Amino acid sequence: DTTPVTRALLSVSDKTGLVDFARALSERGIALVSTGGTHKALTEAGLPVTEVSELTRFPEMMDGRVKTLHPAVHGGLLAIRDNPEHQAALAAHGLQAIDLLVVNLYPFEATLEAGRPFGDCIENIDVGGPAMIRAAAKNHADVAVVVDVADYAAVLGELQAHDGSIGSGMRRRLAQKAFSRTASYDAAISNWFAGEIGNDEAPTFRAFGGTLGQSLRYGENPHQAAAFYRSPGIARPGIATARQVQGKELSYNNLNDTDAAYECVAEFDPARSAAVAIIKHANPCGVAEALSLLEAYEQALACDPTSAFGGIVALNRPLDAEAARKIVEIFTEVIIAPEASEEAMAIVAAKKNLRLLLAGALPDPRAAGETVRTLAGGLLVQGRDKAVVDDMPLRVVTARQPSEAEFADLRFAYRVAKHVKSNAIVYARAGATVGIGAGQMSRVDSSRIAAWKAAEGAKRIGAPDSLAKGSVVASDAFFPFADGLIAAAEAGATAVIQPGGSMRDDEVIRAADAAGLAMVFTGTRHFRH
Ligand code: 93A
Repeated sequence: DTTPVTRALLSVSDKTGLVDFARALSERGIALVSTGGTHKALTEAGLPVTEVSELTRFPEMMDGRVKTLHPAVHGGLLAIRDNPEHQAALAAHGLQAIDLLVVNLYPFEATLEAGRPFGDCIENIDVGGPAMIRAAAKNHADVAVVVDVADYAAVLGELQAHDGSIGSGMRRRLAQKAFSRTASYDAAISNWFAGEIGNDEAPTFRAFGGTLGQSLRYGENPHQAAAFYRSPGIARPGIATARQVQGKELSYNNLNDTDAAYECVAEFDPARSAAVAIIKHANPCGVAEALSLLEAYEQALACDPTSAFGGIVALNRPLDAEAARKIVEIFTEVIIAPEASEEAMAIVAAKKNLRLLLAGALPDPRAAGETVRTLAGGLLVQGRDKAVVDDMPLRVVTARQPSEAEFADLRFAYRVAKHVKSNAIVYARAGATVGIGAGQMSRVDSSRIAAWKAAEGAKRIGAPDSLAKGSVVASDAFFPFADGLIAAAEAGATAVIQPGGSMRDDEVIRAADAAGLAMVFTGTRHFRH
């Protein structure tokens, strides 16, 4: 099943490889038709080419907004070859069939990335191009459509192999790719526009067609295929905008964990403190803020050095030499930071496999966005958790007020708890986590695990008391019963932060008062599953 190619329409913004490709088509005896700029490029190269305005008998008009939107083009693309009525219609109106369409679109995404003003983005919304691509892809039984410069060589190879024809296998593959291209193009426009009009409340108005960022060797497990897609039209700083400076290829799990690490550390304003988050399996195993990155790293590591082995380290300030020297002492999979000093990069370079990612900027914890997860046959979409403890109306519900130091640690612990999978319990002291309980089905179990980690931490450094003693504790959701809270008090915590809102809040508050704890309600829950 092959279609001989006798006429090709070329209309491309990106003229890379155009002349060589068109010349090879022309040498095969294929008639060339093209739009203004493409026509100019081909004529200048000395190729015989008809201008599309000759086909349409209309000039290109309105600054090129209308050039191919005409039945002479769309009839030529959509006519079914073995349908006598379609063929009669072509003949009756003096139209000619087009067998090969070569289009790449106005560079909307590049215009956006270049930070051009609104009007420029609007002008770069291609209308005629997607219309033609869609028509040709719909009629792939007869027409081949090329939307990617990277496919020119394969198309020429096919024409060579099939004596001037393109087989149905390739036509179908090209059609699928064409639909994917128009989908991601429209997603970029829609996502950009959502941002322009400040639409952060209706994730349903966002589009999820992605552009391939990286093919991955495998997914969570080696038997799962995987790829990393960028959301078109969204330029939020983070893992998707990071540059890999060195190290092994990133895996699916690396990307997932690095994203979690960087989003977590971005909760800490670099103007206020140096912060470090160490992540394993998408959960923090140590987070700390301090005066220097080195100090923050040492404290984050001290929380759970066993788990930190082979972890991901995220920093909220440019990686400096003293922190780099310390981080490379143990096996680390990835370091991500906004920037790195030359000296720090040289230190990291000694560890060939260690991946270093520089993201340029930190994610904005308050920025709108969305999270997506798949269900069997569907997607669950929700707005990003952009709630920040600093913006919450904190309410002390106990007889005792937290001291200033406790208050600082409560805020710290709540920031971290936002990035721990539920049920999340975080013990913190002096700007560092000392015990984290993550992902348990019961809140008491998370409390027990966190307290146990704090006790282990004490043993490691030979301290007489658990590190939970004199700490504060954060819970990502309310304590449904007093038991979790009592467990925290027994472990040695002196202050508690939690959303509140349980039917048994009174009972929990009474237990807190009885234990002499100070407790703060945030009113905002931080579930993360
Ligand atoms: O402004 S448009 O949406 N109106 C059209 O009718 C049209 N037809 C093709 N843009 C249109 N195109 C686009 O022009 C193509 O998708 C391609 O990106 C570009 C090629 O223009 P030129 O050949 O003049 O450089």
